Amino acid sequence: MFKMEQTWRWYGPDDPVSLQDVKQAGATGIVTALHHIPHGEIWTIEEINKRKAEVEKEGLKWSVVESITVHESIKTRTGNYKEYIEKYKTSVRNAAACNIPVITYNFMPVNDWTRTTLSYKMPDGSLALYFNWVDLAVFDIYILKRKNAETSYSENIATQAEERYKNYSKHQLEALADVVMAGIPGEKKGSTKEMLKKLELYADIDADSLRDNLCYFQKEISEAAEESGVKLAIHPDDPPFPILGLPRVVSKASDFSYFLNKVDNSVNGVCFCTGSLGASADNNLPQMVKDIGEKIHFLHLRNVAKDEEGNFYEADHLGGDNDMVAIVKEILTLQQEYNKSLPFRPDHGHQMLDDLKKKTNPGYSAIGRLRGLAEIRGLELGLLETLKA
Ligand code: DNO
Ligand code: MN
Repeated sequence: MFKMEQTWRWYGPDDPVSLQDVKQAGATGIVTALHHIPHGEIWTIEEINKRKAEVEKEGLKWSVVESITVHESIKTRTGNYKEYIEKYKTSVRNAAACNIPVITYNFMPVNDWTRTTLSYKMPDGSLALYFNWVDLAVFDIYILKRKNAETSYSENIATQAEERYKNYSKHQLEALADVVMAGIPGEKKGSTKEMLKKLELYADIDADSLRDNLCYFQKEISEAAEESGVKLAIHPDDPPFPILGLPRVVSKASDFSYFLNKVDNSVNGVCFCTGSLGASADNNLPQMVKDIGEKIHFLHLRNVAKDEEGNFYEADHLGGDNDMVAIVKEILTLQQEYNKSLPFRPDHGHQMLDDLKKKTNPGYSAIGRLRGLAEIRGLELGLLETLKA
């Protein structure tokens, strides 16, 4: 029976969670990126091998690259985009030359994942990441002051945002802005002015043109990946719906079938992130696992709990709205069908126990993810028994 490969995201030598900690959590694979290389620039074989040696010295394996970030000019297909695509292809070939089997990336305009609070208190005292529409509207309308922002929210949300804005202290507003603009961990924080400038780049780009830009990019990099022998895994939009007036094209089943058909190359695949996809009630996750099938190259397993307004927090891995039993069962069935093991990582976890006293990367503290990994490992063992029968 094929088991999933247990992996762990590690931010490199500066990560407060060490490789020894990772081993104690029971993971065997590492998911990492060269965060010191500037956005858009080439990952050299030398730099990749240096990181690889650090990982292997601890008896671990570099299983997945997450992420080689995609430059804004590629997403907008403007300026030096051709040059950036060539650089990206070189990084892809170099990662392949170093025998790393999978590369993850995303195609979210401007920001990576977006939340409005990084310390939403759970009833047990642990802290979770949280997304709230009213807070996003407060940021958008009153802090960012984006043109036409008011009209992009329902009247109900806009009214609540006006009220909340009046009640928030200066400190609360600053904290909110920091969280929404945090972008990819490891990147320096931007100002609202910079963010408005970035949003402006998308003024004439609707979902259809962003989709075209994505397929153009995928066609280019898939060829490089296929020749050099590495798989690509696109991470879904998080959250999986448009925010801040930006288009989104990696959010739902029809998005996946579009680009997987259009760029029909076996290396062109998906990082199936249950936490991201599960934040939309429209996504049927076990069905999506079946439909995407062998094009799933990597898994992020975590959970979310939504309310009627579409706000959500990151729940315990086996709690929340995602039916993890059904999802993992589909994944295991898929693995037996295609005779392979997919790498998964517990994605985010709650900040809990001793980690509450520590400075951690949001979502990436040790103990919460250790708990998630252990729970999923147990779930897998149980399900494999039922599949054998
Ligand atoms: C959120 C995280 C993301 C992810 C990148 C992949 O769920 O997993 O930060 O790593 O979007 O490119
Ligand atoms: Mn994810």
